[in-house]
Amino acid sequence: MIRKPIVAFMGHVDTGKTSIQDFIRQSTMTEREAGMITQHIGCSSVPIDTIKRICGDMLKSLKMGLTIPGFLMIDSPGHAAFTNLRKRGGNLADIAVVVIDIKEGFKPQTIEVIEILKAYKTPFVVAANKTDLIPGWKPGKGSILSIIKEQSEQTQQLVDKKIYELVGKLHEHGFQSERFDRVEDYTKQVAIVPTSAKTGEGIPALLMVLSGLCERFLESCLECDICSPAKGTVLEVKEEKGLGKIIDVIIYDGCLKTNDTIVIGGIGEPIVTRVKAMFEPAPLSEIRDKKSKFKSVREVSAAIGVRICAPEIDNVIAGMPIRMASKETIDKVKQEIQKDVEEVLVETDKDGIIIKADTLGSLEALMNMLKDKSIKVRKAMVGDILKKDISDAESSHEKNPFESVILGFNAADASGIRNDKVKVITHDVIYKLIEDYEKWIEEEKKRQEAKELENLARPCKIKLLRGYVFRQNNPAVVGVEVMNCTLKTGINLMKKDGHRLTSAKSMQLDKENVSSAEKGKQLAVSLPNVTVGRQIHEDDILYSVIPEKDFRRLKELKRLLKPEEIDLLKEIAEIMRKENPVWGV
Ligand SMILES: Nc1nc2c(ncn2[C@@H]2O[C@H](COP(=O)(O)OP(=O)(O)OP(=O)(O)O)[C@@H](O)[C@H]2O)c(=O)[nH]1
Ligand SMILES: [Mg+2]
Repeated sequence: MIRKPIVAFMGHVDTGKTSIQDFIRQSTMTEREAGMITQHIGCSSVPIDTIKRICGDMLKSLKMGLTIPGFLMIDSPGHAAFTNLRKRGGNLADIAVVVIDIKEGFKPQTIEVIEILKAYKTPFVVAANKTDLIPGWKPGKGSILSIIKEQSEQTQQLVDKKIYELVGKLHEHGFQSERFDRVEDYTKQVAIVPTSAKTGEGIPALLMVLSGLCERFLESCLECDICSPAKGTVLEVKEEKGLGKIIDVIIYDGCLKTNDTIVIGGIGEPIVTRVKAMFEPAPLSEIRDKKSKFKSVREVSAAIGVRICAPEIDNVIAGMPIRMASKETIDKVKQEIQKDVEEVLVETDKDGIIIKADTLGSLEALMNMLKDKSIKVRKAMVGDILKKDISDAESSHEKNPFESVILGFNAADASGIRNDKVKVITHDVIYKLIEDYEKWIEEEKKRQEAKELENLARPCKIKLLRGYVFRQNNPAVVGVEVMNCTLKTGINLMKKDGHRLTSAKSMQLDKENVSSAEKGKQLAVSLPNVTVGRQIHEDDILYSVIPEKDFRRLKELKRLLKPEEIDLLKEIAEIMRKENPVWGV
């Protein structure tokens, strides 16, 4: 027995995700959404007959019979704020439809969903929607390919141009793609189907490509023993008039009956309860649509969206796994479910950063994305950022300041503490959060290198001016000119033979005490442990002494040095290498 594949519609806000599903369902969900945007995950089941009716003869081109019993469509919000729900949609899906407004092309949440799908390794098809808005577009009948052929030369070129822009963008994100009829290998190329939710053009082709992909490539993962214990994910927890707390759940495997014992993942320990009642939305109706007709059912089987009424579900978090268990299996199921949860909720003493997110699904997505970037995580938890997280992060500071970091994804900083040793970064768009973290690391590295550079001996060349000996010794005070780079107090000085003589103890420029003087400046410098006329003389040239280890580090930080500093370092190295040919190598 093959279950219904779960098809998630994902993409940037207002691209037409809900509208395409409305066309398939012949419903008007889009018009009834608050603020005209989707703010929840929805799901509706599409029977195979509906798919066959919409596709008509087109299915013949698949050259195979369909064994899937239909689709379970999942709608997800495109608005930037709902990253967590897109994550959950992406996680649940067997396959996704990334909906893009063909005129607008790639947008921030298009990139976000593609990255999510990449992280979950979920295959996807692109619906290049709103083709009817392409200038000059004339709606037609028949297949989308024949409709495109009927357009003017100019409009056809525009369609092609827009599709190739998408091909280019997908390539930037690591995907090969083509218009669906030009795809040679569906395992290697993403199919792009031009569609219009307004006229319905291209939607038969979209359903045909989806059905073909599910049939050919997902068969093994869709196979399920229809009466195995149910496995699912909580979509939403809410209060429903007359029913009290209910959970909307997607069952992706097995079957569930009323009175069955269910185990739901919890923070700390699993929640064990019993199915009191179940309600199934009618085929082609949305689980979240208030107008949907729900039918009380005693049994459901995957894949299906179902509303469950059960006691003691107040603490359930959206995104948690849910499983049916029997008396015999309950301990095992509890253990397995908690292991699933703990795989995401990491708490170790090992290296890495701390991450927090609002739901399990978003935490998992963040973990996956960080893993892809080889960023280590030592603690991952659901919830806002608390005092304890700050002190945990602080403890990594000494060992690795780049890891005393907390990333909050859809999680607010509720610690009320500011700690200079802990960097807290929060964002509600996952890839922006990671970008911000990477940017911070980059800047922090630069800051640290700049600080380190401050503490390294730097090259400098000075000349003792004739006629400006203010004091012979104890210490000698002489007038000098900075010939190259910057002279700083404290720097040790040597002659051209490489022997260290003295240091620039204090300096006066125009009668003011200064700690540094740039090239070209003439100033008075006090030089201890030397006597003018003995170790040093007027017109002498002195160089700064660079310890070998400082020299090596300066070589590593070369990109932060000025060209004149690099040249002078070479000159100093030559002096040092007269005595030790491998100095600083
Ligand atoms: N002309 C035209 N308008 C469309 C098409 N698809 C959707 N629209 C319109 O675009 C607007 C947004 O459509 P929705 O279906 O709500 O978009 P969505 O992607 O579900 O939006 P969110 O769920 O909020 O991210 C609505 O006004 C639709 O009527 C299309 O193919 N052609
Ligand atoms: Mg929508």
